[in-house]
Amino acid sequence: MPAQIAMPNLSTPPTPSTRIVNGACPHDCPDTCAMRIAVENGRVIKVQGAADHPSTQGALCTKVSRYAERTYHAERLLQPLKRVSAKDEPPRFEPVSWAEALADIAGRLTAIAARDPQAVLPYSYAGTMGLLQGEAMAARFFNRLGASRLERTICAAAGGAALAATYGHKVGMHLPYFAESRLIIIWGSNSIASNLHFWTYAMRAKRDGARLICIDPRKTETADKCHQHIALLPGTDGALALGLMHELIANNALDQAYLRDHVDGWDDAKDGEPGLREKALAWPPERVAEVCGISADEVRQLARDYAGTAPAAIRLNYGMQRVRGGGNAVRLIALLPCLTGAWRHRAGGLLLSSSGWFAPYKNTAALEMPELLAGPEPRLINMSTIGDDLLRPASPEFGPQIEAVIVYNSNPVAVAPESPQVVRGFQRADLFTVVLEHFMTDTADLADYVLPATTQLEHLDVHTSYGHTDVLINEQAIAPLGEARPNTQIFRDLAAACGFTDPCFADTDEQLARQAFTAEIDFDALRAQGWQSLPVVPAPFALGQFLTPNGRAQAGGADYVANYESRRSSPELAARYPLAMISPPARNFLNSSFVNVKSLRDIEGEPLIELHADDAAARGLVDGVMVRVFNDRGSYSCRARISGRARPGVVNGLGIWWRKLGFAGTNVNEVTHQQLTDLGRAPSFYDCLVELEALPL
Ligand SMILES: Nc1nc2c(c(=O)[nH]1)N[C@H]1C(S)=C(S)[C@@H](COP(=O)(O)OP(=O)(O)OC[C@H]3O[C@@H](n4cnc5c(=O)[nH]c(N)nc54)[C@H](O)[C@@H]3O)O[C@H]1N2
Ligand SMILES: Nc1nc2c(c(=O)[nH]1)N[C@H]1C(S)=C(S)[C@@H](COP(=O)(O)OP(=O)(O)OC[C@H]3O[C@@H](n4cnc5c(=O)[nH]c(N)nc54)[C@H](O)[C@@H]3O)O[C@H]1N2
Ligand SMILES: [Mo]
Repeated sequence: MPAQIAMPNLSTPPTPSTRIVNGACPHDCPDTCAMRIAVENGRVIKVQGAADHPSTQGALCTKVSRYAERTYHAERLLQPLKRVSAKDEPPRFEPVSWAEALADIAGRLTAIAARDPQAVLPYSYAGTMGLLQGEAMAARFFNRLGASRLERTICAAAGGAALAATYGHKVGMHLPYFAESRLIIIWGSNSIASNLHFWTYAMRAKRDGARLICIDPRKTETADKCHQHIALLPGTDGALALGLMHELIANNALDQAYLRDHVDGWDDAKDGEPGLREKALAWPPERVAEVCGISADEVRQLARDYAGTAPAAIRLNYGMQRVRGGGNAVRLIALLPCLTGAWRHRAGGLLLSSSGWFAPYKNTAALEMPELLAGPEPRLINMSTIGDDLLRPASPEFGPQIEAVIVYNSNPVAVAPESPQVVRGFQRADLFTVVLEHFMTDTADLADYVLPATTQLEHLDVHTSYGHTDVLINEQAIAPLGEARPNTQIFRDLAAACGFTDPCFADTDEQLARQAFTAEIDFDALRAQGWQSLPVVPAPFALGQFLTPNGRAQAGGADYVANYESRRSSPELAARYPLAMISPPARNFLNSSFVNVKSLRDIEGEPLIELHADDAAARGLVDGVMVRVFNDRGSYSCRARISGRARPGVVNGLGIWWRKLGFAGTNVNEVTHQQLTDLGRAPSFYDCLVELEALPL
């Protein structure tokens, strides 16, 4: 943001010429903040958190308080670009008109679709979480075309499937009541970095005497602020949960009435499989300690604290489910409050996601119009195996080779696992790739066409959340910059260029916004306030009433699943690659977004890997040396930081740098793999063995 622009404090009355617009943070984060956007003479001069929105409380994170810097960034894409270099050459593009780009893209897609529309693949995720700029007009377009469907698994599918199997939906505790908890277990979550507005409630509880325990292989900034940190090995959370169950049984700390009335699969064997109680009895603290790389006393004490404190709450986050057994681990942890009856209190229970609470109010079918599909149900392509799938030839099992990919709201070349394969796939000379973007990302570099998209300040949208239960509106604050167009408009234009005359392609963004929710969400009231809270039951499972078909929580089938890659499960691999690597988010980036915002990149510094002093000494590495992090899949160059944040045997490769802004054009996904989780077919980013060596100077 240019220095000459004055920054008013929006809590003081703005100047008469300042307009304040209701916005919503579009990013993939549980907080979904309400923003207040100050506009003067058609230019955004400041973005702030809405003071009246309960969870935002007037505060935005460092990243999003600089949202205007992103919008007015000197490298914003402001006109359509067409590739003029070969895919394996350094990228060169030239500007083209929208008319030319749309006609050419439509011609290519139509020709491919005439052979088999499933050869066209949409690829998108949560670059914006908005319901309109996400899967609304885009879904209509791809439904009408008959394109392959994308399984959107890259983030939360293991935990989502686990919650659905256990509670019936992606639902949990309500955010504000964490302030009343007496014990909060922050499990696989670096809340200060990735869920800041939850942290505010946890701090309130702490001030009132609550105990905070962090369970995370990395000693995060959140762990620093908790009373206790349990640094288990990655992918061993399910074993820890079983050990806690063992202790709850041994100490007679079960809420037998709750179990009897509201839980299936605890005592009862089914189809020859023992109930969960019997499985838990096989996990005494000593066994748990060995598998998890912690002490038996830590297991015993945690069980005593959990059973002995009421109300006890668990803030689980998606970090712990990015391993082979991530789904089962979430199931086991989600059953803990069913065993102790913690759900009886509104400040007890567990929160991983609140998104299921919106389901009755969302009108997804109206936005996406599945009825536009004329032919048979298209095949599913899993976004987490995009590397392999782009390289797969046609076959009876797979179907046609992928001939065209339309990417929006995602940067797969940086974020998808095993990037050497992903790059090879996108480099295919015969692949036609269109990328809708704000910036020239690693993925845009491999496109045939790059289409400039609007940012959140330049378009209308509506939002739900996965951390709270409020619906938000994001009004358009300013006109689109340059020739940028909203995703909705780009898909409208593509539909027209493809000759799709269905009236739904004429719906405006405001019409879409009015279709997005059922009548309970009054659009004009939402507009007036900027947000609207869903009616919620404070202690949703106090009387059972889970969202499963029979209203009972389901414990059947849950068990510990070991990693694909670990010293115990793959000793031969571990002999060559002895270090477990996790790659959690960096505080000042949002996945790969904001890596190109210089002020934020400067705070993060350089791509780095944290490692324990013992592991460094064993390899003769000194702090600050450049290293190669490698395995059979690839090699990632970064700087070694010897740090108390890393436990022995585990290295932390903070994510997710743009490859081209890192060293040697690599990032941490160079070494991750495409094997999927036990539930939900999600990636196992944090289930990854590597070795480190110093790079020659
Ligand atoms: N600043 C910032 N905020 C973000 C994001 C970001 O990139 N930057 N990403 C957003 C996205 S996409 C999401 S999905 C959400 C949630 O994203 P999450 O991935 O849940 O992110 P974190 O809260 O950082 O939690 C990950 C934590 O889990 C730990 N962890 C890794 N492996 C294990 C394990 O096996 N067991 C346990 N117990 N812990 C483990 C990591 O060390 C890390 O501290 O956050 C969102 N918020
Ligand atoms: N190694 C490792 N890899 C990971 C993770 C990890 O923890 N470790 N985390 C995983 C997780 S949790 C996730 S969610 C994925 C995230 O992966 P992605 O969803 O791909 O997220 P981003 O990297 O933020 O990329 C989003 C892109 O969308 C663009 N965008 C934003 N808004 C708009 C818009 O309105 N229109 C258009 N056309 N584009 C827009 C942004 O400019 C950005 O380039 O990454 C995963 N990858
Ligand atoms: Mo995510």
